[in-house]
This record gives sequence, structure tokens and C-alpha cells, in this order.
Amino acid sequence: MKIGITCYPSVGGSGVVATELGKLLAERGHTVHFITSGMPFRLGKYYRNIYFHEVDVNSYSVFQYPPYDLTLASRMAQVAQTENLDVLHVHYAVPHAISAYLAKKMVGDRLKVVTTLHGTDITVLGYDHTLKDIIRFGIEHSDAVTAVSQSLINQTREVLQIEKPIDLVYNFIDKREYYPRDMCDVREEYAPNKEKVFIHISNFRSVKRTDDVVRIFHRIKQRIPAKLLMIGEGPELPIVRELAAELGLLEDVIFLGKQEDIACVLSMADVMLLPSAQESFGLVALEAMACGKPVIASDAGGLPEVVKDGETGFVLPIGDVDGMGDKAIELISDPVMYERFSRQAIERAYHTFCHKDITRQYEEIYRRVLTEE
Ligand code: GMT
Repeated sequence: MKIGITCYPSVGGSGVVATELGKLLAERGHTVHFITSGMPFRLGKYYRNIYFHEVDVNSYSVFQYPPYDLTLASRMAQVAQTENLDVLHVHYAVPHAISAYLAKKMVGDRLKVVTTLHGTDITVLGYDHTLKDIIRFGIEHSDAVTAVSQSLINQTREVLQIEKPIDLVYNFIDKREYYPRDMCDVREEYAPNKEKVFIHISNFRSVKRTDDVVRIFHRIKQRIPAKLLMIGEGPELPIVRELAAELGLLEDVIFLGKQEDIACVLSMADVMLLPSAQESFGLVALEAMACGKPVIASDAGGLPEVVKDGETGFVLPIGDVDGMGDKAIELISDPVMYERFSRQAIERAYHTFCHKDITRQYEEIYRRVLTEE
């Protein structure tokens, strides 16, 4: 098949999923055309069967705002025509599903549109009355819609009153990249006295509740020698640093900024902390599990579908900092339980979220829309 993919190309779970899916589809012999405003960050080298078409948004002085959605629609239509695309797979309903709808109107109904919902398009924008109707329109006019968790499907139905079928297609992990690595030497630099190592990875937006991460760690630290690795950057970072200082934790909380090689960084740690207020899936929890790291998570959105409570980590109510700290201590202090959770985390990641199975699910959806009248 000839497949166009549009996503936000900057760092973020949806961009990662869209790019990795494109690479897997290309490996399986499909031709993949990325139509994005910049080179997706995981696509920086040559891949057979993959092409990149930049959406170059001009900001003419007549426009108060650059018209990204229209430029994208026009570029989608051009690429669909010149490359004879079968399917446009767009990640995020706004504005990508709307741009795809326009492109389809320009080139004809032969072009099929598949929209994947990743979260904030529903959990944040879906509540915005200026956007709600157009999000619903984009979803209803897609040939197929998928969402990354059952929780997101339920929320989409509830918030937008949508009856159209939505396929559940979980995010996936490629076990050729995500597996436990030997990082003992580097780990020793951060934890020279055999401290237990906790890790948090996010874009430090307020929904990630990064202050809770520090408070959970503070509770852990009162009972056991421990270090916390904080990976990523974002608006909450200065606040989190201040909180760590206030709680006397600056020696033990290590800020490593943005990191590319997540599997290596995860392999330095013992347990991931992910107490988010919203998380339609929680790709980073899956990445941690694939590297054998149990996750202490909140029960936000799709997180309980990823992290099995009492098997691959613990799931507690959003904001239950003490509960999360106590569970982390219980887990890390019991080597038999820890080994079992670690093994089960890898098994679950590879079995339920296997990259090959999920790629096939998307292929089946593409075939279905291409044969439907
Ligand atoms: O979580 C973010 O801040 C980034 C956002 C994105 O656009 O990449 O992540 C969303 O999509 C990911 C991939 O499907 C999910 O793993 C994240 O849970 C989801 N984020 C939220 O729902 C807040």
C-alpha cells in the first residue's frame, strides 16, 4: 500500500508512535510518505520505502496567523495525487483529520482517511466549545478512527457524543530496541553507594504532576537510600527544581534533561514513577516495562490498561503521593516481588503491545477502508 502519515514531528509520544509505525510499515514493504511540518525526530537517517514531504507554512503579512491546516491540506492533496496514495493516516484529530478531509475532497473519495486519537485532542480540546464541533466533524468524516486505549474511546464517546465505531489499537513497543541493557557503570556514577534508582520521564507539563514525583521520592528517601533521575524538559521544570531544593533533595534528584536513548536511560533505574493527572496511554510506562522496570502509576486514563496493578507495577488514585511512595518502598524492599514484577513487565510489554501485532492491526484497518464502499 501507499500510505501518507501526518503527525506532530517534535518530541512526544504521538510523534514517536507515528514515526515508528511508518518505519515498521516500510519494513513490511509498504511505501510510506511522511507529510509533516518538520522531519519527525526519529527519522533522521535513510530508510528504504520512506519519503518525507515538508509542510512549509508561510507567514504572509496578510495573515495574522500562519495557515498550517490549509497548507497541510494542500500538501496532503499534492502528495496523494503525485504519489497515488491509498491511505492518509493522521495522528490527532485537530487539525490533522480536518486537513485530511479537505485533501480528500480535493483529490476524490478514492483516498481513505484513518485518524488516530492520542489524547489531548479529546481530553483537553474536546471540552473547548470553540473546537468541539470541528473535532467531532473530523472524527465522523474519517473512514476509520482508532484510539490508543479503551479509556480514550469511552471519553471520546462521552465528551463528543460520537457513535461511530472506534477501533482500539494500543501503542506498541519494538523489542529490538527496548530491552534491558547493561548500564551498571553509568548507574554507579549516579548511585555510587548502591542506592535504589527511581526514574521519571516526561515533557514536564502540569498534567504530568512532576511535583508529585518529587514528593513521592521524598517519602521513599525517608525510608531507603535512593536517587531519582528526572528526564525531559518543560514548563514545570523550574518549579520541580525549587521543590527538590525546598525538600533538601538536590543531591539526590538528578536532572538529565532531554535524552534520545531512552532504553539505555531506563536501564540505569529500578522503578519508574508516573503519577500523571491525564494519560490516554502512557507510552513511557510501556517503554519502562519493556526494559524490565515496574511502574508506580496513577489511575489516569489508559494507564491501568498498560500497567497491571499488582503484576507489573502498582496503580493508585491520582494525587495519592503517600500511597505511591509506600508501594514503591514495598516493591523495592522485596527482591523476590521485584524480580517477579520485572519479569512480568517484560512479558506483558512484548506480548500485549508487540510491534508486529499492532502493525498488522493497522494494516487490516487500511485494507478494510480500501475495500469498503
Ligand atoms: O503526553 C504528552 O504530553 C504528549 C502526548 C503526545 O501528543 O504525544 O501524548 C499523548 O499521546 C501518547 C501516545 O499515544 C500517549 O502515550 C500519552 O498518554 C498521551 N498524553 C496524554 O494523554 C496527556
